[in-house]
Amino acid sequence: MWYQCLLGKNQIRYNASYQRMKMPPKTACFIFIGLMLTCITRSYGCSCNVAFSSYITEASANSQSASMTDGAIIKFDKTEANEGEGFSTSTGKFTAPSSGLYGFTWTFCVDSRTTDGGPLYYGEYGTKLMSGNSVIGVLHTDTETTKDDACSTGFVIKYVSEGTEVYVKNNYAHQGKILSKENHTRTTFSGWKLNQ
Ligand SMILES: [Ca+2]
Repeated sequence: MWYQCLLGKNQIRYNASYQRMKMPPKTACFIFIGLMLTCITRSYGCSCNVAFSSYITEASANSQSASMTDGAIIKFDKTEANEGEGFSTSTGKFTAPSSGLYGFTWTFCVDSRTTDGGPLYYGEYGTKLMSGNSVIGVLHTDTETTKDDACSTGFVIKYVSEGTEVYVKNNYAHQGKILSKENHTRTTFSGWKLNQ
């Protein structure tokens, strides 16, 4: 049967064995091809869609701002999409379920209504995009004028190996608050695999 499927022959003999299975030969052919694809997929990793879209809730933005230390991993605690389940809202990390070229983007916003004391101490954060232990993107977001929020966006295309963690980290000392409100301005982190 297998060579008849591969050769694409339309006329597969409806022989005694198919009759015993009570199955038309075309159905048997589709089942066979399905089983083959399942085997290939399991041997070479998941070929399903991989994409995530996440953001920080206001409560999390406030608590992370209050407890931020240099080099801390930024946690994005809500997702709009998480196809392939590669993203974790508890760690803030995306773990690549399969090797390939990926696109990543993050938009980081800072608050202009809260200072850490001085007139220039409104929101200011450096962030970097990490792939494992390597820096693959860097942003600086800063506002020094009240009621003038600031956002920065980074975008990176990078080959990522299966199992590698990609995440956003605080880059250095910071001031003020992260700005992320569900109905106002969201600080986001998203990624997807090219050539799904
Ligand atoms: Ca500032």
